[in-house]
Formats: sequence, C-alpha cells, structure tokens
Amino acid sequence: MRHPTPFVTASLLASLIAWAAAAQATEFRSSDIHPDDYPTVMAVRHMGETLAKATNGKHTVKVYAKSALGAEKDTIEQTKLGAIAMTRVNVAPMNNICPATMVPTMPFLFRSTEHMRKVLDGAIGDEILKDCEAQGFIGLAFYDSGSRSIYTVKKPVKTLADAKGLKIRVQQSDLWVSLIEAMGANATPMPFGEVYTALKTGLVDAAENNYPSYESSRHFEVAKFYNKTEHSMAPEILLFSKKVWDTLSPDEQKAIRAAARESVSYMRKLWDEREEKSLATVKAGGAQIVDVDKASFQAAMKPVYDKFLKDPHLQDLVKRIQAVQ
Ligand code: GTR
Repeated sequence: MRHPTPFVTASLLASLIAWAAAAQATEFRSSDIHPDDYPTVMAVRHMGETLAKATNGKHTVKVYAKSALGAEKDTIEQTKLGAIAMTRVNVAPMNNICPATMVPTMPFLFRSTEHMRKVLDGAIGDEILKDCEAQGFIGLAFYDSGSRSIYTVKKPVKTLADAKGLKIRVQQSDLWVSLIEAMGANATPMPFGEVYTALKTGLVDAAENNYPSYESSRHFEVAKFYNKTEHSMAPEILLFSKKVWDTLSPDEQKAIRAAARESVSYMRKLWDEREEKSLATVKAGGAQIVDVDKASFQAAMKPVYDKFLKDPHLQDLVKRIQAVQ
C-alpha cells in the first residue's frame, strides 16, 4: 500500500518554523534615562540589532529611553528582580551595591581617555564587571562617559577654595557624597531628572557632569559656568538581570555578551562626536568654560581613597590600573 504524500508545502513549512521561533522569541526590555539620540541609548539599540541578526530574530532589545521605566536607582532594582532584563546606568548608583564599581569612579584615577579605555577593555574591566554577579547583575560592558566637571549657577570655580561651601548635586552614592565633601562643599544626592529644577530654584548651587549630559539636560541654561575640574571619569555600565540570564542557554548568553562588546566601539565613535557637538552647543548657549587649578582638587582627594578603598582587593585594582601604560 502506498503512503499518502504528506501535504506540507515548502512555504507552509517555512511559516511553521517562523511561528515556532516567534513563539519563543524574547524582547528584552532595557532602560536608560537619556533621550533617544544620546550615545548610550543608540548603542544599546545597536546592540539589539546585532543580537537580532545573530539569533535570526529570536532575541531583540527594546530600549525605553528618557526614564520611561524610572530613575537609575529604580531600574537597577527592577533589573535585579528580573522585571526588566537590562539597564544602562552610570557606575555611581552601583557603588553602594557592587563595591568594585567604586574603583573606576575614583577621582583623578584615569590619566586620559586612552588610559580609561585600555583598562576597561582589558582583564581589569572584566574583573569589575564580574564582581557585580554576586549582587544579581551580569555586567555586559562599560561605555564612555567622558570626564565630569562642576558647573555652577552664580560664580566660577577656579581653585579648591572657590568650591568651599557650595551645595552640589551628586549621584546617589556614598562615595560621591564624600568626594564632594572632600572639596569642602556640601553634597545633595538626587536623581538626574530633578537637577534642572534644583539648579533653577536654588536648592543647589551646582551640579557636575560631562558635556553631553550638561547639554542634553539643558543644565547649561541655568548653570552657566562649566569649571573644568575633570574630577572623575566614572564610566557607564550595561547590566543584564542575572535572574533572566539564568533562564537562557549558554549560546544565547554568548550572543548577548558578544553583541554588547561589539556595541562599545560603536558607542565610542558616537561619544567622541557628541562631546564636540555638545561643547559647541553649550558655548553657543552662553556657557563659559572655565580653566581650573586641577592640582588643588586632586590634592584634596586622599580621604576619599582612604575611606572607600579599605578592601585590599580594591586597593590592588587601583594599583594595577595606575600601572597600565
Ligand atoms: C550622566 C550619566 C547618567 C547619570 C547622570 C547623573 O552622565 O550618563 O547615567 O549618571 O550622569 O549625573 O545622574
């Protein structure tokens, strides 16, 4: 007896396969506080495209920009719980959670952008990322964040003495509070989204950030003196929820890591362009770029190192970073 010809055409088979793949497809939600055209947001989108290609569309990333999923502290918490898969934040709000992230935050640690990139691209960077795992986060990559400087509403800051008594907004991190206190100023921790109003209403006299954030947040409209203290190069970090990670296969994890790594060079190109563009925008908007006696600030930072780097492992990381040429 002859078997009946199976009635499955090639096109039907193709749609069945596509349907099965789509059934397991995952869209990872990722958060960012910055607007759509900011380099961090564009880099994570780019990472998502790379991942989609590598997994034949099975895994994609949707970036929720402009704090749509909350401020950094909240999205870190949601990522830990697995409510969202990813978050791109600065290392600062991770300082209290994952102590190794304090190391690249340390004042005047990196000598240059090249030094910072070399360190974070290498074994030391990997070690810091790995340290967040015990706290529920897979550290995927570091992104650039330039160097941060203090901007003031009323008067320029040229030396350490000028910073005395200023009320300066800081990120929500104990290390950041100490860093600003070591300058003789008063630190007011608050989420980024509240800083514009705080500067405008006089709740704080100053804040500190890189050119792109100073520009995109329009802080330059209310704090016209950008004083080049360049006190920290605290980088951005891309975190994946360990809870979600543990549900993925080793191949999927590998594809995610590779896509994240690949997005770093893309981000750096955007970053370098954006820094220049932002500087031009803030100058055109009336900001004054003030030269600073950096040595006076640097000399005041010893208490910060003494207080936060008691752990020999962290001290060792700092020494190794300083030794990188
Ligand atoms: C920006 C950084 C944000 C956030 C912000 C802040 O430079 O990209 O992740 O840390 O500074 O000061 O809160």
